Amino acid sequence: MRTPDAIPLDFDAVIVGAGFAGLYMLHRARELGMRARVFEAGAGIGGTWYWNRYPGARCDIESLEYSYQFSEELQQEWEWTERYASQPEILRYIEHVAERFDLLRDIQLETRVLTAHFRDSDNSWTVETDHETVTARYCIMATGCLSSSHTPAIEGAESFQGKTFHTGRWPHEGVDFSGMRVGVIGTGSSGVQSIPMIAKQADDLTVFQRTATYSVPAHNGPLDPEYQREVKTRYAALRAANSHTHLGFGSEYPASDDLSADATPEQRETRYQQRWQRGGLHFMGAYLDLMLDRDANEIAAEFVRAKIRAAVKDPTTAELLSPRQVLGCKRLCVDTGYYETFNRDNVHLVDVSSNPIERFTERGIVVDGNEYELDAVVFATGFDAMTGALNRIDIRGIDGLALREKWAAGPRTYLGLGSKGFPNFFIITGPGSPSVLANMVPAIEQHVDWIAECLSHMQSNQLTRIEVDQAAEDDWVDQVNALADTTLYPSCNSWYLGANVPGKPRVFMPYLSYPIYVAKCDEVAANDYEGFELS
Ligand code: FAD
Ligand code: N01
Repeated sequence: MRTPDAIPLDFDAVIVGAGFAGLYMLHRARELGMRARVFEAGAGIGGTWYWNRYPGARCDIESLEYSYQFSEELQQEWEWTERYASQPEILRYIEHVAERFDLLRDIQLETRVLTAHFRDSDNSWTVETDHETVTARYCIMATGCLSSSHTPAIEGAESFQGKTFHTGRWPHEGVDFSGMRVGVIGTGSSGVQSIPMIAKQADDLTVFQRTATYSVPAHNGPLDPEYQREVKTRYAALRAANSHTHLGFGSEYPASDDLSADATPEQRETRYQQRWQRGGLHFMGAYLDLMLDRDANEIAAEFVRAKIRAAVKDPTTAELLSPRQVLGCKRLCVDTGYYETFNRDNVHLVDVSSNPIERFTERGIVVDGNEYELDAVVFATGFDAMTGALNRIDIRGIDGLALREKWAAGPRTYLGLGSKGFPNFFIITGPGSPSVLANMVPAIEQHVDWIAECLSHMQSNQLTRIEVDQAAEDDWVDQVNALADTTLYPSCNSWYLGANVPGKPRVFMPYLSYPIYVAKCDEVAANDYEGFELS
């Protein structure tokens, strides 16, 4: 009889997800000579950029920086057309990468991973999909931080006779809202991007707002070919400079080290105006202490509120659109004509902060006893972020330990890369890594490169098992929390804290500071994978 040890494994690595992370992981695994298979639930590759096809969807980190850097030829040859690339262009780019590096033959689409169980006897994973069961030495989760869409449970939703959509699961054929009365629930980044577009098409648009949002103009437009050419003469240097910035992007227009408190009101006003004119997330780089000092933050917040008052004609609407929470505590939005959209006669704002949406009826939505009749409702209600996609899979480690049980009070990882009790298991941009508080493409590449180097080290040393150390994990979780507690991030109900999903534990999930994190990962690797047990 064959012992489990003698059973050949189907793959060296199973990779779950075919977005930016899964594709690059596959490429690196192939370079190591590994047999790898990617399972992707969608019918196409691209992850975020496959699913989020809502009108107005685009990146908020500039295209030249929100892209892969692992191949110099790729980054030289690919031409971006806009400062912030649209969803179709980013998807075309990802498809080009897959073709260029011949990735598709190892990607299995329309295949959802349901369970992943570790087998102690031979240090392998048994991965069950909705089609088959396979075994592999390593199980690598490239399941995405923002891939598990969240639709709030609202009474009567099933009785609504109109159409419903979620921004994160947009129909491929697009949606024509012409002639319709449309409701949008949610004013985060997806709402901010889609609302101006839907307003132009729909007969009538009602926006149901629970929390007003801060948004900075994108000033998007065609990318100057001369600028693109010039950047490409020093692309590697730009990427290197970005890797030393707090968020992994923006070295062209660096964040300031100045403190708001040291500046005069006139100096602050000038600086905020300059950053507002420049547009985009650079606004948060105006002063070093914006996320550290409430007074500093409030001055910047008031600057944005003044912009809202200037943009929106009706003072009552302007007041309702003016956020009160800490600026940047929820992800800052980047828009094209968002606030101005509320000047349109066909757009109405309904405040659901103190009077939540009561219920759906057959005809529409009821708030505070008033029924809003609608032909279509768009849920721009976001995601069960960072842990959602992982917790939807039945992941079991040593002795059947379930990851979702281990994480019941919040995710626990070492470096966001692995979790104690789950050997040979890696997460790309997992909770506890900078992930969503960094430019995600370089953050993904950094994680994939680290994992690939680690796998290479294991190959060269004939090792078959790597597992997180308990003490290292405990210490890391403490560090992630302690760092967050020195900032204003935990002060509001953001998805960074899981606060958007009822019942989810309130734990700050990303690690703040990309360069410190990268240095720590490098140090861990240089010290023989300190904090991991290899055997
Ligand atoms: P994803 O692209 O989310 O891919 C994960 C894939 O895993 C998905 O295709 C999913 O179907 C698949 N999957 C999950 N579970 C399973 C399973 N059980 N079985 C099989 N397959 C599974 N970040 C930035 O840094 N800058 C931006 O400008 C930016 N813009 C964004 C705009 C939008 C609309 C959204 C939603 C996010 C944005 N992000 C941005 C974050 C974005 O998610 C990342 O930048 C990046 O695309 C994530 O890539 P990924 O491969 O890690 O995950
Ligand atoms: O989701 P969100 P998102 N009743 O969670 C509201 C990235 N991204 O899809 O704030 C009424 O931010 C909710 O209200 P509140 C980016 O990282 C980037 O917009 O919880 N309202 C909120 O207004 C982003 O941060 C881009 O009070 C309800 C909204 O729904 C992340 O993805 C574009 C509600 C959800 O906002 C998520 O963005 C898109 C209810 N019951 C996404 N439930 C770029 O621009 C929820 N809401 C690059």
